[in-house]
Amino acid sequence: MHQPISNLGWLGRRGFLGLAGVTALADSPLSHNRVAAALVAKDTLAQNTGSSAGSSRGLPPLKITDVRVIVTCPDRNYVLVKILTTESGLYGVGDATLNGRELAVAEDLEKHLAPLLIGRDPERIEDTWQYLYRGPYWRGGPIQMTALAGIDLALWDIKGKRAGMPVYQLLGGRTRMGALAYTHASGRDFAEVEDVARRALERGFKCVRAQVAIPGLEGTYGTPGNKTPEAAAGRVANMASLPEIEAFEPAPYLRIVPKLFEYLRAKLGQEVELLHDCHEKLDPIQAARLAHDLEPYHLFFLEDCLRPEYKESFRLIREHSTTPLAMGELFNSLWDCVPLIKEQLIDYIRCDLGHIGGITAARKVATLAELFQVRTAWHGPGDIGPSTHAANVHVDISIPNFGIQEMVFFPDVTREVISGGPEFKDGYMNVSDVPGLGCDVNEEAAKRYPYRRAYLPTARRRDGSVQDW
Ligand code: KDG
Ligand code: MG
Repeated sequence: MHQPISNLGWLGRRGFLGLAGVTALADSPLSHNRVAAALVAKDTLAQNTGSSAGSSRGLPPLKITDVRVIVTCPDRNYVLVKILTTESGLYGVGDATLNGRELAVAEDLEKHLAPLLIGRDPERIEDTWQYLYRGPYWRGGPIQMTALAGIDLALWDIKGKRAGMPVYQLLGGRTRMGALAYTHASGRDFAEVEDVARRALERGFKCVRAQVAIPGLEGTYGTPGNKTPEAAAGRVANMASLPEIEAFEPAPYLRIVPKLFEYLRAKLGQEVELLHDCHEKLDPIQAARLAHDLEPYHLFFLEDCLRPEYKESFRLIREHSTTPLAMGELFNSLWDCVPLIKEQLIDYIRCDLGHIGGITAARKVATLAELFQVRTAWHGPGDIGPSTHAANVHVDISIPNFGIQEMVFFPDVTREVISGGPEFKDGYMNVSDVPGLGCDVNEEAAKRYPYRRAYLPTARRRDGSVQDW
């Protein structure tokens, strides 16, 4: 019978969700898995009779033998996908982390997607993407697209390893020597934001995203509240096991943000690039006013002003302001990006590779954006794993229309479980030339950090009504 993966007792005993392999799963008493495996074998047979079988430099045909889904919490929760192949020692590692909904993705991967992968040729990335996206009829949504991204990254990792090349070479090779990066400076008041920003500049950053608390309101997205900036930097392990409630009011927010940037320009000068994240919480006319009021401070961009449903409302902001606009971290469909890009309503598209379907999806978004003079600014928070950060940078350094890259420094405990990933130097991110994406997972270490339920905060207005966080 179906065993719910969210059974925390089972999770607690195992410490992580490691499939012994879908080979084992197919042998299990779960009859639906046996049926799925048989169907897949049939589908795979059809695919592998094509001329592509074994066409990689005369190497023998490759097949997927096992898909392991690893849920672990080294500082915060991550869902990792490890795909093994018939070639001894050849496997790929992907990241399928969706903050606050990790177990839903893990369940989708284990129960629905893994059985479909066994026996397939891992080199057929585009075909697998189409098969998993369009094949099941039900398509899209953050859970499915995150699961698909995890698989996609693992397949690109395998392809790079088999080719003996870093993934950026497979994407066309370098267009730049590094990816311009930005970090976060947040504070309870202007002086604290300035202090954090100065430390970032000393560390080599040329671009800083600034967020400040709204006086009189409990918690504001991206600010420390009562915590130190470090504690608030997004460590899920510190977050509540039920959502914290934050307060938001647009009027004081719209008053304080321009003042913050007036202050920062006065203190830090013109050279530093400044950014700000509205986190999808404004109405169109409020966003238009904020973008207009921020014009004197020449932001690099104003991020995610509106809820993802309201793409056409970006026209209103454009009519009122020349502040550059970025949008997209909540998108989970390629088609979400189309109207904003083709009408040139934004300047930066900032999808999350881990939530939109991985590198295969990002390449298409980037190419569409290139044709309309829109640049990329892929989402890069701490709640996606190092493999997605690596994928970001492999794409960044191989496309012509890269804009900027959000990044975080992972703590040692995360690196103990997931090694590799991009490195920061003098304001830029880079990846090494190791074949594949350059990340690996230590499955034994992962077991030492079992999943811990954690939610993002939710926000309410003073009158108690729900507000976008
Ligand atoms: O899980 C939510 C975070 O990824 C998001 O709040 C981070 O807005 C974010 C950003 O710009 O990094
Ligand atoms: Mg954001």
